[in-house]
Amino acid sequence: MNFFVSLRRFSVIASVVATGLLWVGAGCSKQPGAAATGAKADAIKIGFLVKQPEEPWFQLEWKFARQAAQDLGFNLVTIAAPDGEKALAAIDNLAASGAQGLIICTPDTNLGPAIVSKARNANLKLIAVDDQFIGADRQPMTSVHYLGISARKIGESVGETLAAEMEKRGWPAAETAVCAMTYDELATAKERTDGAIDALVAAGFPRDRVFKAAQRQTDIPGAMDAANTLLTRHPQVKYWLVCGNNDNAVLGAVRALEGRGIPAENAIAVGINGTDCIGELEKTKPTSFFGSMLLSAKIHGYQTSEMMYKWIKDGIEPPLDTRTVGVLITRENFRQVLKEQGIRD
Ligand code: FCA
Repeated sequence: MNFFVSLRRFSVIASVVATGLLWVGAGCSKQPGAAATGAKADAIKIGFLVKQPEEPWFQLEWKFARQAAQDLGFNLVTIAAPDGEKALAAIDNLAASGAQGLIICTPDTNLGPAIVSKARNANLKLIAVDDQFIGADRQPMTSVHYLGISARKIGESVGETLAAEMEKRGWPAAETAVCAMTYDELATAKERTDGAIDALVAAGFPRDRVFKAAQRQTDIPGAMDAANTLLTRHPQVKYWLVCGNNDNAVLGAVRALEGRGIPAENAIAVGINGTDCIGELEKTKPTSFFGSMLLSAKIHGYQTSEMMYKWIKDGIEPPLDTRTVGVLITRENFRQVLKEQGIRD
């Protein structure tokens, strides 16, 4: 395996799954936001639901899931569900269409218990991808199979990258501040930004110069709004370090900095995903977007699908908890790394 090797694997216990899966009717799978990649009509059917289909990250997860469907010969139903209501309705439809498995990045992690109960009633095997379910006790539902990133560690790498680049440029801490784009409602997002901030502080950056901009929406306009509010409050800061949940969070802040006339060379922004910032890195004139921690959309899309397929077909239960790592891409290396990862030709 390459450098995206999964880090932690818990419970590698393979259990024999009950055979004779219940087929809840053989209805048609056409539903709003759903698309099927076809194998034979009687093949295994797996749904892959994502919360933000407009994000390149999720489009790539689907692309790799489709590849798995083709390689292994199962039917894949891709489902776009930007809110809880759509997600729950889509699960009902998927189950009614005779699917046996669901891979899901839920639009709301608090729906965990409702999703688990629906899946159980319909005999749908379940893997949560990217965003781990939260139970009624507010804790992560560790009994649900999950594949996600090592969020804290990847966040720490963001912080270390920012600290190193700041040092390289010789910026005094007294003239520099951190703009941390936060979305604490989502555990993986909070771990990422907490990790970045803690690594900056560990590298000697003063904690009282770390400012948080809480996003209401996890897209570029949502991040831009939050960053604008923060920048208005701190007009005296000369240099900015930017971290956030993902590329879009950081890109929103970069656009806000530009809007306020901060020169590109006076800010260093590091994202996470590496898939949603390609256009930014390709711009001939560099912006303050310095780089991103590239995650493995292939593992999140292909491997989850393969795990699900083998679980349904052969009763091989996947590990309960699989974590993936990230690797820094910058303007210097992104073309090469994206090519190696099968993201760009
Ligand atoms: C979350 C984020 C995505 C991506 C994924 C791995 O779902 O919203 O952008 O980073 O985790």
